[in-house]
Amino acid sequence: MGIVNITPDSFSDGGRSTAASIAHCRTLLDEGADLLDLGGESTRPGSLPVSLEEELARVLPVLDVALTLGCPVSVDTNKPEVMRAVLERGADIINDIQALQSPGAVDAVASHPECGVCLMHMRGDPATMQQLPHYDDVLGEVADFLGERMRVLQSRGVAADRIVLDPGIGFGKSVAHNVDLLRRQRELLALGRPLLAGWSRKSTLGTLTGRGVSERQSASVAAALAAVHLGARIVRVHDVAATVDALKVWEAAGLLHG
Ligand code: HH2
Repeated sequence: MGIVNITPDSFSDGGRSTAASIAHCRTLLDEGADLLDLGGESTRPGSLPVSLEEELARVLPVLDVALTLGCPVSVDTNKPEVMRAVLERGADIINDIQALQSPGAVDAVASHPECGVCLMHMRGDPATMQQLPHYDDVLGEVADFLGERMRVLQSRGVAADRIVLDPGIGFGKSVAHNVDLLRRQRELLALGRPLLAGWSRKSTLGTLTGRGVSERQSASVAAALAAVHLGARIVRVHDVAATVDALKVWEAAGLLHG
């Protein structure tokens, strides 16, 4: 999953215009992305929400072109109004870091007969989530949350086979929590749904390597490989070419579905 941030303030790659974002969609597909994830609101720690109008103005013009490029398109949003607007235009997947907890979000997805949805775990919200997050058992608490959200969606008519689950790396978690979620990631497969993992350029990789955000490509590729090895079916990445190359070698070595 190639990341297309259409924001001025994303933590590693903000600042692209509409035209540059469209060009970026094409580049990521040329590099081997299987699907695109468009986002019009940064969710980095400390980020502030954007208005509905602003988010729509950022996302819709890029979405309209992305939908002509022949790949599934996901939209990263927590606003039900944005969900409805993008689904009407043909978006394939809603990727919600709040796991459809905003009022009206489940209905927006349920009223669409086919779209996929990614439910992500987050503790708190982006403005406050890194203020000393505490868990007794991070894997268990993330699994319980994702299982409960999946039950809510199913009770509202969203079939389980439309759902992908994501532990939410860096969202209300310390470095130790994120590492624990990676090491024990396979345990989340017990929930019975494909896993998506988003490690790309995140600060835990900076802590592990001592690298600044622009120098985390190798660490991001390694994290993506580890996540795939430990059961993830989708990796959400900025550096598509490097990740695809690494996965090709991984596959040749017989490790891809190990
Ligand atoms: N991470 C980010 C945003 N959306 N969605 C899912 N499902 N999983 C993730 O790990 C995830 C996500 C944050 O990364 P990025 O989009 O690069 O940054 P920003 O939020 O600053 O735009």
